[in-house]
Amino acid sequence: MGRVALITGITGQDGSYLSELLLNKGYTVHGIKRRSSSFNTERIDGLDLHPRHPDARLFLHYSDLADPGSLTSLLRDIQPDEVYNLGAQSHVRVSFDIPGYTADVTGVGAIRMLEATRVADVNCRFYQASSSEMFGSTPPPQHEDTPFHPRSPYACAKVYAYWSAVNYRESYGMYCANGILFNHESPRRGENFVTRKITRAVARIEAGIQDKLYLGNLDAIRDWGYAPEYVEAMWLALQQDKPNDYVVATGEGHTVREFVAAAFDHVGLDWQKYVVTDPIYFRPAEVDALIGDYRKARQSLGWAPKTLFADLVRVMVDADRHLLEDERMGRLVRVDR
Ligand code: NAP
Ligand code: G4F
Repeated sequence: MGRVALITGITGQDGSYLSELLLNKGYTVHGIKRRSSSFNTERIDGLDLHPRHPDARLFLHYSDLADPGSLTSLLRDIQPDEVYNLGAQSHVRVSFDIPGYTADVTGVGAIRMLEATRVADVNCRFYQASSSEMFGSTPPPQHEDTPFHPRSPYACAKVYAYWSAVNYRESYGMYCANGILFNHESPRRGENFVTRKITRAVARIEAGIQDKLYLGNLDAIRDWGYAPEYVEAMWLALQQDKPNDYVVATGEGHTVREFVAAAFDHVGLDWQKYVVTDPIYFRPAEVDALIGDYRKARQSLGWAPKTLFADLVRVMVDADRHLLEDERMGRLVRVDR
């Protein structure tokens, strides 16, 4: 029998890459999707067969991190070997607008999943999607023992979720691992995160259908890696003899300005002619610099990043150029499931 995984946040960037990874390893994958009035499964539409198809190994279930009853029922029914809690209101700027909701879904949602796993008496390993945002204003390089100083409702919620996973490990002996992942990006990144906002705009400006790109703080430093490589670290974190917590990063820091310049430069344009600073995108409190020290992940998991800054920018700009071309030619098809 192959192994069984349950993923919350399966419709997000990481959930889609993790599903592909696990399916390729022979897992049966179950995912939680939220009820939405519009399509929200676009990133995984290529992966699932009809649930009655004899070869189907990816199954989607309606549930929500705000709904503990459905989480417990699903865990009882599915009996997964591995649970990946990736679901979250994951946008830092938006968390200042909806702090209570972010605390509930991103923070309390994690303990709902942990408690549902415990009361359903499922013998499984649990991955919690923790974040470098937890380090907040503590200066880089940041590693597993660096003190947290969260700077947003999102980061506060992630600190709560992180400690909840540690607490369930210590209290109940559950196999709970935190991946403290630094920013990771891809052509599937949500369009209102800064990298994708930039690469989408570069493609549109090059094509002559957008004039300006409005951005906030260009001085922030982030450690940007490539999402498909980061989901491998998630899986590796659950394959160790003992549960532990790991920083996953590239170890390189770049400013938002450097990302902008590299993206425009890739298509032969001067960014300064197009980028306008708009304070609407400033945050009440900013995280100035995140640069991860991933030595523990390298030593314990044998994980290291392969795609670094210049290649990441190139991959994302080129993907958005192709996507724009497909959109303009009407080549994109949405599937109703
Ligand atoms: P993402 O693209 O924003 O995906 C978030 C996922 O959570 C989506 O599937 C979303 O569903 C789901 N979700 C939102 N609210 C939910 C709720 N109430 N109940 C159940 N599911 C809900 O995020 P990502 O970039 O893949 O990141 C995955 C996880 O890693 C998140 O927890 C994020 O906070 C964390 N993280 C990300 C990074 C990064 O750089 N990407 C770094 C560190 C940590 P819909 O599709 O319906 O919205
Ligand atoms: O792309 P961002 O919105 O990502 P942020 O805030 O670093 O959070 C992401 O990474 C975290 C890991 O460290 C995750 F936990 C979290 O879920 C999310 O995936 O912003 C990056 C930087 C910030 O300093 C922001 O102020 O870019 C700056 N920025 C400048 N202009 C902008 C913009 N960010 C956004 N989203 N939009 C702008 O127009």
